[in-house]
Amino acid sequence: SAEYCITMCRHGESEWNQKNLFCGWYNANLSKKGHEEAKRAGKAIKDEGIKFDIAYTSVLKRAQDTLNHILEVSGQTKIPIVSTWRLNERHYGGLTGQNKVEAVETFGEEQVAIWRRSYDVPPPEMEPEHPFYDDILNDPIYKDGPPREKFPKTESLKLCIERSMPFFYSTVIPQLKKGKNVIIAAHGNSLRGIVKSLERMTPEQIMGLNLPTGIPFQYRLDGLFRPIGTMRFLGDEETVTKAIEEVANQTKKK
Ligand code: DG2
Repeated sequence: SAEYCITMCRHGESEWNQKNLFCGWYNANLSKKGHEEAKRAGKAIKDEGIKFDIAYTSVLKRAQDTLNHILEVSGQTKIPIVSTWRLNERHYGGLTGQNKVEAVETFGEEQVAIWRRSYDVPPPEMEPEHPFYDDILNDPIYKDGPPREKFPKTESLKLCIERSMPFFYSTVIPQLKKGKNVIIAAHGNSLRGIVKSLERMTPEQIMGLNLPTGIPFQYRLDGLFRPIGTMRFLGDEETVTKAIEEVANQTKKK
């Protein structure tokens, strides 16, 4: 039966990843390191000789800039790029803009771990008084959705999956079926959602999975779009291992 391959990449480190702030739908820029990571991701793609037919990304610039670096470095800027809010990071609600270590000090390690990694417990809602409420709601990047009355105030991973996977199945999968080579440049949690769905992971299994910034990974998929083997990271093993550990340690005091 048919076999498919899909490549994904979490954006490079953002300025808010660097400051260890909950980011969600805040439109943070890549940090200097993030730009470097994205270029290195492009180099890994180039070295493997991977050519894409179409690219998908979120409406957030950290993901778009990462994709652009990858396509530039690997010499394939002419391919179509589709951007959608459905691939955005999960909305971090009232936590948006808070320091992750300070959140642990305020709410306790257990509560913050639940907000960050539980499957279906969303963080507290973003209230209209929140410093970034208006900026996010009125940003023209959301002119094509979500509609005002459905605009998220917070999202669990489950809620994120409920708006990302319909897009994935209706738009990305048909491209794979046509034999197209696809890359998705997105976010820690929006990609964890796709990984959970592809791998049919339980809520407990996905809790333990953290994706590193700026390191592309690939799945081979069988005819029913089930993974053949585990995800394969592109790049040297040392970089990959170190990056995964860093994400896991974000709420530990240094
Ligand atoms: C991070 C993920 O998302 O945070 O929103 O702070 O991938 O867009 O940098 P990204 C954020 P954690 O769930 O790992 O705390």
